[in-house]
Amino acid sequence: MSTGRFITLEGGEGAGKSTQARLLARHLADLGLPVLVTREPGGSPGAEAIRRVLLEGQGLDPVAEALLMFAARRDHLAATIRPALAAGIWVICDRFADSTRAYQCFGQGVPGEVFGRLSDIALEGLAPDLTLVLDIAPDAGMARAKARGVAADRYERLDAAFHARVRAGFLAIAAAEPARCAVLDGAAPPEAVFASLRAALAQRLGLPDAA
Ligand code: T5A
Repeated sequence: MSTGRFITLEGGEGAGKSTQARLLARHLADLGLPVLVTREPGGSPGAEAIRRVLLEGQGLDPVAEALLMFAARRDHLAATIRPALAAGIWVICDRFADSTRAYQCFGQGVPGEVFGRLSDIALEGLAPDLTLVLDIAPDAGMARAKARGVAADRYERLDAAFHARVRAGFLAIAAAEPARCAVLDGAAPPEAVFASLRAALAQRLGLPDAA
């Protein structure tokens, strides 16, 4: 049995990652592929417990926050992602390590060297086969997130300059790793975003554009 492929969705608040993760899961299932959709921080019982500390708690020292993100990620990999990939399942993950780089490093000033060391420990070389970065102006993404009527989490309450740094961070990551990352226009209607996502999938992973 071949191992599954690992696809991550990244972007700022309200960029449409969860919406596209659902559409992508259906598309892969229509192609006859086994699929698992998961998310970060979270995706395993231990990581979901850490998520509550991160999203509901008080602000933390930024490096402490990065450590917790990677602690959650390590557990998520061990309990959920690696077993699924080994079983030949395609894993779609709503946020992964690029979010730590964008939010904690670009957004909150954690040094890239710290990120590198934590990545080495937690990921042991595992990287997504494809990362889809949904790019949208932070105010447009925030407006979408607010329109859902759910109370804002700790990150959504941070100021516009923080969210601008996060957006620039995702674009810088994608520019530095063009073979892994595709940037999609997240401001387009959902069907148009999904068409560009399918095109990236076809181009990068050789999947048919339609089932
Ligand atoms: N974080 C996370 C870090 O700081 N470091 C890390 O390492 C990690 C992993 C997670 C928070 O943690 C931070 C980042 C985050 O702040 P979360 O609750 O998981 O928080 O929230 P998000 O991942 O930000 O998810 P959101 O639900 O806010 O945004 P999505 O998933 O990008 O957007 P989605 O699909 O839920 O859509 C939002 C709304 O917009 C509509 C949807 O219907 C929905 O109502 N929509 C569109 N409307 C118009 N056009 C489109 N193309 C649309 N797509 C979706």
